[in-house]
Amino acid sequence: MTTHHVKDDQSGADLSRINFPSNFVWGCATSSFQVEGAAHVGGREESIWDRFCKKSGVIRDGSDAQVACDHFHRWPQDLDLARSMGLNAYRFSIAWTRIMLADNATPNQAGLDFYARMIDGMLERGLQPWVTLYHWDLPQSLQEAGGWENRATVDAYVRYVDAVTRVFGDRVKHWITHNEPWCSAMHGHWDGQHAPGKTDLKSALQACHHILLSHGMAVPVVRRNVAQAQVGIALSLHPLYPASASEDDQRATQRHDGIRNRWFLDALAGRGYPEDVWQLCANERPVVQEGDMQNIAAPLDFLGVNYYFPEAIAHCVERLPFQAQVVHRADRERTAFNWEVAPRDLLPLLQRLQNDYPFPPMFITENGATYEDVVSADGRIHDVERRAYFQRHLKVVKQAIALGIDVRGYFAWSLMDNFEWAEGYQRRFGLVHVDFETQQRLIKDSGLWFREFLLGDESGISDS
Ligand code: IFM
Repeated sequence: MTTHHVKDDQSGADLSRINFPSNFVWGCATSSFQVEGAAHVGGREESIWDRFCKKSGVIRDGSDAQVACDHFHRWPQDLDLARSMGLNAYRFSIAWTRIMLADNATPNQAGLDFYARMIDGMLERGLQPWVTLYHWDLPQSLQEAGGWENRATVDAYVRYVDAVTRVFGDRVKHWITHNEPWCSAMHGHWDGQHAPGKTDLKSALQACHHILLSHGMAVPVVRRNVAQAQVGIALSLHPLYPASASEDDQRATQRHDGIRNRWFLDALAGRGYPEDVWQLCANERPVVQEGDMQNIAAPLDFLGVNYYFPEAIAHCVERLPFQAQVVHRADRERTAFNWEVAPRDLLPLLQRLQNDYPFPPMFITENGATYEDVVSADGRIHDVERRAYFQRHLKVVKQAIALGIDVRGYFAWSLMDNFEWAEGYQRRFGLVHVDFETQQRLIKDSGLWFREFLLGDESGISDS
């Protein structure tokens, strides 16, 4: 293949496909609820997000995901688009609500058939399927019995994972048990921004414990059902910095790191929950049974790192129990979501993971940005900021690999614009633009850049 150089217009550095290992995984990601739509097709059950969307005022644009990108019907075209950008992997999630009937015990053949067709479609196109088993769409029937706060949901999850891996274990090797347990637990139960919309730290920590436990209990089930399984979990991880040099802010940063990062990393690494956090949340601690922490620490084959932004932390007495608060740094470059753009901070994060933890290889399982996309007069979307965002982050991944950090793949979030949870359709993260009125797809310049970067002269496009 011809070596292809693309200028990183903000840092001036060149980025070339050839600088990455030849077996590097180049993917894009989506999740079932955000893209599939077809909410009442094939016996799909109601999920907590279907229910949450019905509450007034919780979704910024008042929308829902009944149709979303209609990926349920349009996946052949969507997979063609992914392939046309030179990608070799597609990370998607299976909707638990399509797989288990309302009794949460009987597999739904129509749901299994749907994913069988889509997985076969990936393999036909040379896209390695990466399945996320849980990306936040819990069956509403389980929520009515207490959801993730109820330990019985762990058993239900394991039954669901067993059903899915038995059927697809012959075709899918890469399995991600959970996407961003922080979000499902904390946004779902502590700040209430996500389904099921609770606002209680004790509930959040209990839900979080059960989510992590369900991960650990599922790992051996995946291994049992899948020959040469590669099992991991995708965590949202954040580099954290004190808002000032004061000792108070430094200590607050440590505490925030405890709940934001170490709570997950330490537990998965077999160190138990961090002692400092455990002491701070004396009134909100989860019930942990004998053997749970060993189960959570089931050996992994890879760690999925979802990286979006760092946080600056200040001491704040009112915000109990951690007395830490995220501070807005006005001088920082930001996406339209107001998230800081900080590619360089990915490096210390990866170094920390490699140096401080005994984790296996890492994959960047999500990275991406939302900007105000405009269809130009020439019919294209010149999303130069998003393109630069990807280039700058990939440059850091390249540096990390050169420093000996074991990163083996990168998944752009997202294949296409989709339902961005509490933000509705206002936040566009896609490499592909979706017109939600017509369902028309259009590859943005960032996607064309991937095509050129990955396929070089084979792409048939000229420089934009
Ligand atoms: O859209 C989400 C995704 O579902 C989980 N990770 C972050 C993305 C952007 O907010």
